[in-house]
Amino acid sequence: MKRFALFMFLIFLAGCSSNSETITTTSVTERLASNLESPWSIASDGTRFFISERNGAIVRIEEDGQTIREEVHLSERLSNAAEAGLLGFVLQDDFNESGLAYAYYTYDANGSPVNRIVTLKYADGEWTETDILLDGIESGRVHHGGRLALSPDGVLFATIGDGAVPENAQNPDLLNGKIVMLQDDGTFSVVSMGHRNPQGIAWSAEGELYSSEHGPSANDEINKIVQGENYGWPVIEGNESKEGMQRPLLTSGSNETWAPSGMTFHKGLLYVAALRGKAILVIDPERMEIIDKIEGFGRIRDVYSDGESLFFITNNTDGRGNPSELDDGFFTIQSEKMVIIKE
Ligand SMILES: [Ca+2]
Repeated sequence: MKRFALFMFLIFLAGCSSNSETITTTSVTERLASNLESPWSIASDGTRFFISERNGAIVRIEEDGQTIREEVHLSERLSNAAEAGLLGFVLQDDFNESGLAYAYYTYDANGSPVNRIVTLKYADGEWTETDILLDGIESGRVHHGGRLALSPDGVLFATIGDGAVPENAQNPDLLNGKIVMLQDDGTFSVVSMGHRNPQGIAWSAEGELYSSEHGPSANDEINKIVQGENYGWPVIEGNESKEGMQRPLLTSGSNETWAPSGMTFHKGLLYVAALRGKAILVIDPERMEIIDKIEGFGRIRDVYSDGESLFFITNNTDGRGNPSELDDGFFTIQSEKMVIIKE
């Protein structure tokens, strides 16, 4: 059942054109689903939502609010390592005809976690692995990366963590600590290197690519990703600089931790899910400043925009949060922008 208007809050946007007018956005948050288990990624076919869960299920949420947990048949058992499991999940552009999706998951080989990217076929309410697109990315105790996203022209991108071996992010022969993209010939090419544990990726309306990543201790980053560039880890972090390496557009600094995960552009602003930060960071991309935080839901794992509304999932049930009876939840936020003219 849908629960309406659980939370209302006001966002006051700065930078108004005159002192006598205030642009006010009133937002209403509505709960669309409850009792998700360590949800990781939000996908939609335009009418239904599909949410991946780390323990290897996909939850389908119908327009009428009906929630169905669906089986996923993978060719390997999921790893039990921390942060591992069924992670990134995105529907292919032609999903409504093909029933095909991409997934990123972690399994164990010889006792160690390994990441792979596969295609899943959807039929009769179940998902079955059909092809392995990328395999053998040895990971570590933590830092598996795992976000998948389609670029505006439909190309698959993936974020891969350093597997808790920092120097691997600088090793051009390994895919650890890289952002990669699927090419026409079926192989993956490296887009950028020097990432620690990137878990968010999004394109602006102008087609610029942004990514979020977890810093070592604070120093979380939002980067603008340019093909072929090196984003520094572990040589530099936060606002440190070195020739030939890119500094982040925005960092949490050395005293604050966001633990950023999924991200999306929505109505010109950049929204970033924050785990430890227990918020959705609302960032003005022109000034690269946090202009608001949406809080009160605990840890946030992913955000999604359909162009009209913003959607998000919490992440309070994976052992690192304080889950309520209804956690984890799937929510939508509707915004109404008003201009208030003061006398
Ligand atoms: Ca960096």
